[in-house]
Amino acid sequence: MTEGLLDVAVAAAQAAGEFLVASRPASLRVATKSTPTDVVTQMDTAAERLIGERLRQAGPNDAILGEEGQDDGAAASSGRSKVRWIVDPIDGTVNYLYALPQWAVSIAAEVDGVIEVGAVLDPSKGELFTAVRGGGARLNGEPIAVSGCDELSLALIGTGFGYDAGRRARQSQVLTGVLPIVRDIRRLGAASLDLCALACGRLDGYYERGLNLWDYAAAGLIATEAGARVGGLNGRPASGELFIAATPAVFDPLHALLADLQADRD
Ligand code: LIP
Repeated sequence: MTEGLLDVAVAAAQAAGEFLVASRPASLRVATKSTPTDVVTQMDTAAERLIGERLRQAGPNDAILGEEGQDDGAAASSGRSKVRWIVDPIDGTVNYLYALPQWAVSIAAEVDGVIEVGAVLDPSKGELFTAVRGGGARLNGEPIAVSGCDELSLALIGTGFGYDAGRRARQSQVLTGVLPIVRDIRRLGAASLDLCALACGRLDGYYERGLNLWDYAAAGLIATEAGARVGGLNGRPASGELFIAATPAVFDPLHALLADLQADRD
């Protein structure tokens, strides 16, 4: 079943990726969400609609949770299907708006509440990251794995920031505590691609507070299947409260540092 779900996710992501590149207008219509810098364009909503159509063709009784508003959870709650699709049509929306090549289409399939399949497509680089639970992680079909980094002081760490000014001020305080301890920081602008970078050894760790499920549902599985440890603070699951992912040897020291810095607090 899961291989079939992966095929559906990949096909939908590729269709959306082609649309987002080929049909990108010279000027985008921009609306805002939680703050004036939390943007959504007509391409986000159009891509989510396109993905939803593909997913419903494949599984008419599946539920869909999408960043831009699709949330027919009733299908799943009605028991007609065990599958819920979790969709971010453009992760890295600000990068897409500015034509910066660091955005992705992210699609995960949850079965009975467990993420079983993930696909993250980076159309700018022609890179497709995939994973099936228990089946490893792949980049363009080839197996991938996290780096062998075992020293926090030598770890290249990805992170990101929220849209709310107050949270950003707090996140800058946490960043001040992390920056001198690690090799360096990368703020690339799309959580799904940060986690896929970890999965293939381009980062050694990642943390962020304030993510939504659609940001990390697919890429969290990809990173896990590539050998990363993924979690929240003090044994809690990775979530919007705090998402931590790293090579096995870097996870505990990174976790301890973030706990000391109270990175789960605004
Ligand atoms: C983005 C995340 C990123 C975060 C950005 C933004 P969006 O998601 O992927 O990690 O730092 O602030 O939330 O809004 O582009 O889907």
